[in-house]
Parts: sequence; structure tokens; C-alpha cells
Amino acid sequence: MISEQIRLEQNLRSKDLTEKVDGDLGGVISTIAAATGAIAAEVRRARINDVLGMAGDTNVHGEDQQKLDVLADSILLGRLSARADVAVFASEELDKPVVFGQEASRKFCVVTDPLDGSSNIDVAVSVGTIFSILGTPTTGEVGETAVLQKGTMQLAAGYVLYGSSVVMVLSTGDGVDMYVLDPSTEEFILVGEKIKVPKEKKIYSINEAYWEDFSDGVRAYLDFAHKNGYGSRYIGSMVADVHRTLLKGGVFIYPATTKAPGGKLRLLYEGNPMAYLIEQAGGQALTDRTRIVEVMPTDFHERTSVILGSSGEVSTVSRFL
Ligand code: P6P
Repeated sequence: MISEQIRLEQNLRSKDLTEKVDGDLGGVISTIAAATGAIAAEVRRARINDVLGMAGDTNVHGEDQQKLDVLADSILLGRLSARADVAVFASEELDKPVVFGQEASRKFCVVTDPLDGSSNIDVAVSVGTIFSILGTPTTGEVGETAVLQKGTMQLAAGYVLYGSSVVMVLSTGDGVDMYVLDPSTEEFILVGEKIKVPKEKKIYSINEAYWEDFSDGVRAYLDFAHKNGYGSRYIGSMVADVHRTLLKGGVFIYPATTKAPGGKLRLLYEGNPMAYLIEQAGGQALTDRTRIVEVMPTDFHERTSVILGSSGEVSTVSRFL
């Protein structure tokens, strides 16, 4: 048993992201990974830069002080625009996607939330980059709407969590792998393969401050959870809450409310990539009506309700909704 464990660890240790993810898709993912390495450095310095930038909108060097999520977006946009295989880049920070070109070589479209939860940076709570990679449609002219595809069409999805370490969780359709950025080499080192979300776990993750705005079904589920020994965990940063749910199990819920009838989270660059990962890990990811990845998007920034995590726990929530 020991030798098997050592073999597995040696096998994991010997791989980094560039070895594990190959082919054309691997090139795009490697560029995204390198961009998140640069974003991680900016996140680490954010509070220092704020201080440096206290003199109005420029820092003491007279440089424009960019909001960190805008900076993260420009890092991803800049690096992906240099590739010949990306056609369209869509982001929470851009009103409309950017079309890099229409050559047939541009086989991929990238959709991203460059720095989700950035408001948490001031209090040093983990934030993250979420990304989704789609194929470029081969029919019709390639334009902004190329990214309006169901989540089932995703070729890959992942997130990078900027926490006590920089962790990338990624799937290209054959299970979920986890990497940690080695700060000494700037490489993402494989630390977990074929990660599975536990089938059951009595943890629910929801912002209960919205109790008055929740549907009767959500309230009924919470009453059930309160009476049946569930624990509550809510960080308020989606990447952190989903990462915990993936590794520990439970259910993360951001439902529709009276104030946000379509939910708060965005379908294209929050709901779909997270749903893809959770389903690849054996969990479920639903809206209050259907699988998130089955929703046909009509707007770049449309919102969705999210119920995702352990398959048993998501089924329990669904029974109440
Ligand atoms: P609330 C962060 O602002 C974010 O977009 C997600 O990361 C997070 O899950 C959600 O909003 C938190 O929203 O309404 O609970 O503050």
C-alpha cells in the first residue's frame, strides 16, 4: 500500500500542467495559466498598491491605478489576443466580447470572470479567476455571439483560487484535476487527479441574510437543514465556496430571490464553468428548473440561479423547490 501511495505521489509530482494538458486546447489553457500567475502577483500586491496609489488615481510613480479586476481582465485579454487560435474573448469586465479574428485557425472562444469576488480583496478573503473554453462555431460569420452556447458545449473549464496557495482546478472533459502554483518555478504542479465531490455532506452554503427574499421552497429547505444537523459555511466569494464544496461536499446555493428573480450569478462565466467542473466531479449543478449547462444563453451577462455540489444534497434541495 505504501509503495502504491509513493508511486502515485511520484506520478503526480512528475507532472506539471503543460505535460498533463496537451494539444491545441493545452496551448490556450497554458496561456490562461500563465496569465493567472501574473494576476496572482497583482493580487498579492493589491493592498500595497492601494497604499502606493493613495495619492488619487495614480500611485507615487504617477502610474494609473487600475481596479484589480480591470487589470486582471487586461492581463488575460492581452495574452490571449496574441494567440492565433482564439477567435473571441468575453469577460464580465467587457460590455461585449472582443473578436480577435475570423481565420479558421481560431478554433476557440474564451469566456472569463477575471477576478470574481474582487470586493473581498480589501479584507484578504480568497478571490479567483473563472474561465470557460468553447469551440468557435464553424457555421456563419464568427462574431460576438459565438460565445452564446449552452454549457454542454464547453471544451474545458476551470478556476484559479488566489488563497493561501494559488490553486487551479481544471477539466477538459475527462475528470477534474487540481494543480498548485509553485512560486519558485511559476509552474502549476499536479496535486490531485480525478477529484470527486463527496456524494453526501451536511453542509449548506447560502447567504441567509436574504431570508425575506427567498422563495417558500428555499425557506422550507433551510428549515429542513436547520432541523437535521447541517452545518453552514458561506465565504461570499464564489470560487472559494465552490472549491470547498468540491473538496468537502455539501451544496452551494445562490437562488433566485424577489430582488434578483433571475439569480445574481452570471450564466456564461460563473454558472456554466462551475457546473461543468462539478458535473465532471460526479456532482450536480442545477438552476431552480434544469441543469445549468442546458440553459441556452441569449445575453452575454445573463444571470442564473445556482444549486450545485454533492449529488445527494442537490437532490434534497430540488425536492423542496
Ligand atoms: P452576496 C462576489 O461578489 C460574487 O459575485 C460571488 O463571488 C459570490 O458568490 C456572490 O457574489 C456573493 O454575493 O449577495 O452573498 O454578497
